[in-house]
Amino acid sequence: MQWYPGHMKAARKEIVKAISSNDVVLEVLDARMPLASSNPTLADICRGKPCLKLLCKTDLADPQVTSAWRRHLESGPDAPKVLELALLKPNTGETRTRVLEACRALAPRRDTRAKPVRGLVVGIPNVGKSTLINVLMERKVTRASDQPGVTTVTQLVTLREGVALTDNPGVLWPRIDEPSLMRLAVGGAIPESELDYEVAGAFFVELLLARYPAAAAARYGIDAAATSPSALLEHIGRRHGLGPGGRIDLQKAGNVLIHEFRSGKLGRISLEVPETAASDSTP
Ligand SMILES: Nc1nc2c(ncn2[C@@H]2O[C@H](COP(=O)(O)OP(=O)(O)OP(=O)(O)O)[C@@H](O)[C@H]2O)c(=O)[nH]1
Ligand SMILES: [Mg+2]
Repeated sequence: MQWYPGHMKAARKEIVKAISSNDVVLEVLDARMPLASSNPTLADICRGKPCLKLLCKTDLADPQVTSAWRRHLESGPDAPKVLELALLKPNTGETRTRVLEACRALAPRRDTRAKPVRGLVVGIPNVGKSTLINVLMERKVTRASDQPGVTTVTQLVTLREGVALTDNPGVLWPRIDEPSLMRLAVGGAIPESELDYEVAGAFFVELLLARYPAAAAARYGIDAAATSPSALLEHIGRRHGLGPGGRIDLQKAGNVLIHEFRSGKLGRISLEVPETAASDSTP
């Protein structure tokens, strides 16, 4: 994967520069893949700073798996505070309060009118950093959209409580391992232009049949126990029209499947479980 645009490199440098003048790090993770979406280079930069880990997109993730991830992360090194968030809910007031309280609790000595808490919002692309900023600001102050790499420059905002937060561009890291790369591709952290939908689709269809056979059966009208991953991908390809010469277009099938997953049409699905952190075997 060659995608490492200039703004990402610049953003990483900005975070290195800004870390000492901030009090807390708000690390935004994708609840469907908390391990794949945690950038080890950001962890290195932010080590030692009080950190709030925010599992976003919980409305799309398997709720039991998300709870297991929260417990797993909270019992990890430095025992960070972890919050589960669904940022697109109609009423985000309660979410705002929870994030703000957790953030201020991490920097009690700073939390005064003269010295308000300063926080860096960091994470990989497309996890919800800018959406979080908009929720905390209670209005749209920055562009958020379902494409990775939307934010290309840092933006400082000040909440009405005085807390000052910086929205940062999403940052990936070099030499991402293959299983993480697949999850990042399926989850939407890598742009369409870099994606081979046939490969990503083959990865996801295997995970779907192994972990969520009932969801596959309900959505595609198949007998999940008797259907192989390749047969399901071909089935989806056939349903969405054959390509030239009557061939099944597996790129298109993978594309359809992955977009159905991302939009929640397959139900609430997680791409990795905490045991993945120990074994990193997939699916
Ligand atoms: N379903 C769901 N979608 C979310 C949630 N949070 C953010 N999104 C969506 O995820 C997409 C990406 O959100 P952004 O806020 O632009 O993500 P970002 O981390 O700022 O991305 P970059 O600027 O590219 O690094 C948008 O389509 C949001 O609407 C959530 O909790 N649930
Ligand atoms: Mg953004």
